[in-house]
Amino acid sequence: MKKLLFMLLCVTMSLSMFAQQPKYNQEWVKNNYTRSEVYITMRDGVKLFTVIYEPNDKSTKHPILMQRTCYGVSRSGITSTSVEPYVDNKYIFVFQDVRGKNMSEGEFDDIRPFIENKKLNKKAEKNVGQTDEASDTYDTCEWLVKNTNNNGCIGQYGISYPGFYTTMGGLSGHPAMKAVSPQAPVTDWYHGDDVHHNGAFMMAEMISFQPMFEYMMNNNYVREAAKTGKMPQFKFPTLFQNDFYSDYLKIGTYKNITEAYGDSLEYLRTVREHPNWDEYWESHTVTKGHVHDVKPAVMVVGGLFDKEDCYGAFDVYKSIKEQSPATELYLVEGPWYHGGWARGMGMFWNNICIGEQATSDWFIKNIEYPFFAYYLEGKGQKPAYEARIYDTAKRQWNNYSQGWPEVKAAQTTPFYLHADGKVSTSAPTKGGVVSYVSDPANPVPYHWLPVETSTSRDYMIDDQRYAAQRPDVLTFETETLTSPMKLAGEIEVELQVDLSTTDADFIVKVIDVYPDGFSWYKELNIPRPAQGMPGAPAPAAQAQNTGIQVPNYTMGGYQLMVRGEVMRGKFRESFSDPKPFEPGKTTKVKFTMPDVCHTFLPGHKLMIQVQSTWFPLVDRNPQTFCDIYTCDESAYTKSTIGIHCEPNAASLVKLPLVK
Ligand code: PG9
Repeated sequence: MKKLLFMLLCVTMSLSMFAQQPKYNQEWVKNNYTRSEVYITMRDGVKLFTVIYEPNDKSTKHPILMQRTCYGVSRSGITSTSVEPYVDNKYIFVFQDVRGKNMSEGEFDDIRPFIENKKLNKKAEKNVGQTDEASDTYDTCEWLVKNTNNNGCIGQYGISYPGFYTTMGGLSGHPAMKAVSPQAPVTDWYHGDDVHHNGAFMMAEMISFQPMFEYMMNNNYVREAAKTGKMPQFKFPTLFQNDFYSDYLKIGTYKNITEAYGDSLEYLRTVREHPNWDEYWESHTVTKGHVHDVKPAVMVVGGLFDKEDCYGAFDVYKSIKEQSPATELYLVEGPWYHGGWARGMGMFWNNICIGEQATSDWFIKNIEYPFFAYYLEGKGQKPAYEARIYDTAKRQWNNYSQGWPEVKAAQTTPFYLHADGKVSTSAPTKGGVVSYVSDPANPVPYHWLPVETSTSRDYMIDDQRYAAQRPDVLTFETETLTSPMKLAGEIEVELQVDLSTTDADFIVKVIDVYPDGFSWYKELNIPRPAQGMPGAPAPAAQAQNTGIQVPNYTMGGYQLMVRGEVMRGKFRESFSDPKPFEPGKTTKVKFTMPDVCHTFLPGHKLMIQVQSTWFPLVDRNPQTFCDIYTCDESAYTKSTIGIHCEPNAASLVKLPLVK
């Protein structure tokens, strides 16, 4: 059987390798499509720059597939393999710069709030202040329906920030908008997406992103450059000389970073002015009560190992399910990094095999295109299941007709941390506290050193053995499993801690420990290349003309991070009302981590790691209760932290165990 599977695998791989070559090139597009650039006027008079590709075949009416983005559309094209099925079926493609970005007019607002009950006045000037991304989408749809050779059906999709604009497209209310697919949608920048996770600032991500985003995408500069041929020159400070861990450690505080940029980065000012959850964040988070009456069908897509908006995909799905029960709603979660489902992921990602039914090719052809084909062309069937969630260990799809999660939060199973380094479902019967010293001058790296990129997407699946060796990282693990243990839902953490200081962060990781001697050659029954010392890790090589590039890494004992999350301790009672810790007092810290779908297989172990720094992914907590965005280096201090594993003060992780 394994041999047959392997042969099937090779055939699939060689086909998909072949399918990676683009079917349509620029020449073909030029001969079969007409590209136009138009400015579409919104209800308040602001004009949005829009690129349209229309099939030259006018014998039939065509569906429209639209993307709205803050990243620039002037160079958009339709030769990527990810749009092949749509070109095959003569879709009209629309790419639009959102208000305030790149070639469009108007003022930009980051994740612009949704305005309930907008009034439409006949006079444009009366609509000023009455527009949002939903109304801009409505006005764009209205123009497209009247000015293109369309079949009256519009779909919208997009990844990340474009995913946010797609969620807003679902709220446009335009009758032609039949289906939207928000993919890794930016959604909640305070609790779980991009900017903060549970109130902790995701420093490396934001500092690497913001300067580019605020200058290079600024519509005043881009529109000016379109006339003059060059962008205004900006002198960005040279903050990074070596690796990002040592560079950020050298820079030190948030204040130093903002000052290095002359406090010119608007979003860093916004983050500083709103350190706690407040009306600003509430109004800029569309899932807080605004995703009701969603008329189009919605297929939310997310990556279970997405470092940026893993939270947002689950949040949009769960919020629409609750607030808009009549919506035809679907969720697809695969073993992907941010956008990986549309960006050429193959069977392996770094050291991990994600399987042949999770490649980008497979997703576009078997999931995404059939969704739009049904709703925009009336072709095929509705998606057969409300939720399709990939088991990231068994490498197979779970299909849920009743939706996700399989295990509701209320049915999760407590796994207790024990002072002897064990974790089990039995509560501790005797006392025990395990301590570590968290030193902001020597923070736990989020990736082994040197940290070559500000935020490597691979950290989400990287081997955690580098961290396990540190004295300021606690590890707890089960016995070796003798039967499969499937987790399918959200994870909740409850720590009982004591600190010697007045604040700290807590990072918890749920880890799948691979068996000793594990090898992908054995696992996938791939003939091992002859060369290499017997017993040594096989050299990275094309395993005998299968097209499968097996990673060259010692997988025996690999500690795969299935999920990791940070919680800023001062927000343990409330994100809007931070509280200091009382030194020495045992205190509960509770928080949630985005959903997982992972079966811990026999021979594996489940490990929990606990630490208080994750650098430079997360800014360092000074570990004294203060305003982190304005404090200086003197606020940073070591903290001795105790994790209580006692009958009356138990620390545990509530796991969505499928019984
Ligand atoms: N999620 C990405 C991002 C947005 C804003 C800040 C940082 C990252 C993205 O849109 O690609």
